[in-house]
Amino acid sequence: MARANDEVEALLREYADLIRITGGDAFKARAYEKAARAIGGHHEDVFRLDQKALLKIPGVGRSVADKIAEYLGTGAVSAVEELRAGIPAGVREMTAIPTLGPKRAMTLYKELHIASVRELADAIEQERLRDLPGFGPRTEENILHGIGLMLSSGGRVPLNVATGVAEEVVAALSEVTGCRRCAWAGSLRRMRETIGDVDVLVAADRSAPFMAAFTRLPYAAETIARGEKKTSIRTTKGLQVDLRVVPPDSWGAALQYFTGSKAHNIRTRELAVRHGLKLSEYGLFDAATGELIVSRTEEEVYARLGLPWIPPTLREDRGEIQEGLEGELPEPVADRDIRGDLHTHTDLTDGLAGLEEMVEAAARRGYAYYAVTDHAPGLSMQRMTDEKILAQRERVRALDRAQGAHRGMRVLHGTELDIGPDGGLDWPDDFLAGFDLCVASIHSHFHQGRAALTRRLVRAAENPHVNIIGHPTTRMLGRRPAVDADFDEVFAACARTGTALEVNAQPDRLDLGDELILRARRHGVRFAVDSDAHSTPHLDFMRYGVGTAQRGRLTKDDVINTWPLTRLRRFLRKDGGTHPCPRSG
Ligand code: DGT
Ligand code: CA
Ligand code: CA
Ligand code: ZN
Repeated sequence: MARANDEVEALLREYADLIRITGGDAFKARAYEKAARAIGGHHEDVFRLDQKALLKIPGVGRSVADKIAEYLGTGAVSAVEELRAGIPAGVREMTAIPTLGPKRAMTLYKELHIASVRELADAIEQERLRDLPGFGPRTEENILHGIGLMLSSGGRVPLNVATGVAEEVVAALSEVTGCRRCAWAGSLRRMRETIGDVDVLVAADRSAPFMAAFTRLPYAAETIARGEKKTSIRTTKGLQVDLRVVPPDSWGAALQYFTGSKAHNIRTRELAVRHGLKLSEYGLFDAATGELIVSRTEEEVYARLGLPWIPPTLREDRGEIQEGLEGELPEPVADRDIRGDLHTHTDLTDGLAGLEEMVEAAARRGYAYYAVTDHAPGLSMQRMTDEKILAQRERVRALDRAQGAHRGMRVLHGTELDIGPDGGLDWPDDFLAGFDLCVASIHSHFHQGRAALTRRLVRAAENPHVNIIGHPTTRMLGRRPAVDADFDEVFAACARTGTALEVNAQPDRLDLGDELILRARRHGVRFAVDSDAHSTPHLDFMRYGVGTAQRGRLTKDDVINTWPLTRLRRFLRKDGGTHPCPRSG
């Protein structure tokens, strides 16, 4: 079938959906759907047919034929464009949820302002749908199932969602009698920024009890495949989880194999071949005799290949094999290296918890220091004023003096500035001088064009009081792309001025992401891994930021919030005490 026909089919189907969503004529919508099907299944390329021939296709009338001609001529259909413009893309995505349908999607948008699949899943979790007429607990369940089906067709989930599921599965299977080892592998262990499916491994002599327990988990909505070695389920939230049970003796080889990445595994297999060995998920074998050499632990497998154990976050075929062979593998920054969090909010702006509550929760994490950085007046909906922030500073100072009550943790007073359209900031320099540190971030005007956005970020970095550029690209995973700026120029400015770049740990941001971290690092920039917490549970997001920093090959020394407070304070003074040293790797 010609591709043109597929395009036209999709367009007409969308038009039919849009008519339904906007409360248009159901008869008309059905007619377009029928035409869409007919065109999709037609054997001749519709772009090569004249109007007379088009009208011979069953279900195709004059208005459909006109739209095909318009599409062929201009690449768009104005009637479709008009309807599209009135509805957020997220709502149109919701209409594709199999069990929901366009009409109810529109109801949810109008009544509860739900405008994306993600928001819908959250609303169901909070049981907000069941009070609407025509919705109930049962409908909520069905819609969740529908979301699952939709996600299964290519959707990836954020790190925290996958981690939550993986932790529950591993905890449950570890309780099953006969469990020798249980862990997650795959992209989640490598901490990729989004996860396709969760891969869980169990080491045990008998697999049946684990497969049974797995398919009976309360959140297992559906068993996709069930076998002796591998079983796959889909959770109520639509995430696929694969369970593989392996003999305890092949644990190391299996964990190495199923952690991936595929590209990394190709390299390790090549290396095995060069040693006259064969590497598979069952172990490392002598290629000639087939004799099993090692497979009990990952360390053994790597050692036999002449490699040190390689941290999973580095297993992406980005040079780690060569470095490992040469004894030059970087030692990535670890969770335990983090001494504090430098970008957090309270209920003075858009946070959920009060200052004392956030500080208390931070102290429980064992931090040596903690910065409170509520929004500045530039984000006008946050209603910040000079008086409010100065009053907060008094409270912060008092908390800091009472550090004994917080396990010796020091509390710093900062703010998150808003980088204006021209690179200007919320407060004049003399006011900014009163803060212990300033984060500066872009929150609007994302489409200014490359030159303007670059200038904006560079200007912010050049301000003598700006210490950290917050979520530098402003991307939202799956929702908003990175702004178009010349990041190499921004990175160079940050290195020159002693301004750190943030690795924002919010799982839907992870900004900078691994690839830009790798680029920024070559400029000799420093980084701050921050939770950007808006509530106490958000403080735990730090781990996703650390994982991302590891993937970007950052070491402890690259990350300012691993430093002792005295060294950090010197950096925050920004008085030229840093000497950027461009790096090659
Ligand atoms: P994902 O699930 O798309 O986020 O990414 P991964 O890396 O978790 O990929 P997945 O779940 O397909 O496979 C898990 C690991 O299994 C993968 O990282 C490497 C290993 N593996 C190696 N070769 C193969 C292969 O041929 N097929 C599959 N399915 N897995 C393989
Ligand atoms: Ca996976
Ligand atoms: Ca998988
Ligand atoms: Zn923030």
